[in-house]
Amino acid sequence: DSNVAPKLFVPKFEDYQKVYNEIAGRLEEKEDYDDGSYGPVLVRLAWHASGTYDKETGTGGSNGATMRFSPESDHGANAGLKAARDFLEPVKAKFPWITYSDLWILAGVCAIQEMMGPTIPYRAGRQDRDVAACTPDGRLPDAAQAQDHLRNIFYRMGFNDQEIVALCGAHALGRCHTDRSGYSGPWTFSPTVLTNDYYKLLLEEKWQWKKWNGPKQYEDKKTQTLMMLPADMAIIQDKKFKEWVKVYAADNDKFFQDFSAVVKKLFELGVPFKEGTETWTFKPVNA
Ligand code: CCH
Repeated sequence: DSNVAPKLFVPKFEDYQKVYNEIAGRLEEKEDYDDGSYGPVLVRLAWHASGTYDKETGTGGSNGATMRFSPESDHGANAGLKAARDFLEPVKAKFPWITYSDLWILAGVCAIQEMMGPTIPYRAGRQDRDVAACTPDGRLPDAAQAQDHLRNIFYRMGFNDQEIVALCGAHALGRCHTDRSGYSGPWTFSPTVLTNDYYKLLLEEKWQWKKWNGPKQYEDKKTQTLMMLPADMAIIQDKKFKEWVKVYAADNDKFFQDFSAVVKKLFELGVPFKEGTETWTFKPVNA
């Protein structure tokens, strides 16, 4: 009978694990990108999709994947994230049932786990929204600014000082690109492996202003190959932030525990999950 509705496909944990595995496989395969992995830029995509959240109005956050559209895709902070969105297009084509919103966050979870980071619990249920849901420019942090700005931006999302410092540990991963942010260089010597090195280097190295024509940034005195943004340096210039930098520099397990919790919170800001939505943990492929 042609009037019978087609059986609705309701994806389960196993289906999402397949998407996870597909992303992990592509991360392995495309090892000629940047420092050897799309992992860092996938993490940045998930963070910038989520970090637009405003707790007062309930707008922004990862529900919607509005960075697919101009003007949000053209916001200065999102420069270069097309590389991450394009990386995920073949995955979306292979698993058309997943929303972009769930896919981008799943990719962030996968990238963190595959780069030897902690398990990040995940819930599905984000819905894609149209261009009208794009957030205004200026909701993501400005790297040229310091602690007052960081507090303004992250308190607006609903985070506290400890959570801000834990989130910044993501800068153990990846690098700055002159053709994206204008800044240059990686924060650590192992930008495709998540460790607490970001905090250790902040405390242990001597940092000096880099002498160049680009935006004001720091370089390590010893090798002049690592970098810190003014916003990174703010978390050791501020007494309250610095206490947490010391905690995470001294204890990688503590960092992993807190990082996992705060990244889950970030990735779920403003998402209207249905009651009873299960929390899943994906099995790493290469870790
Ligand atoms: Fe970040 N980040 N980030 N960041 N970020 C940049 C790159 C990465 C700031 C500025 C920059 C977080 C917080 C902040 C990543 C994850 C997180 C760049 C270089 C700038 C500038 C972009 C480029 O040129 O390609 C500022 C300011 C803050 C304030 O706190 C948080 C939170 C996270 C995740 C939890 C990752 C990963 C990268 C590397 C991207 C890549 O392509 O290698």
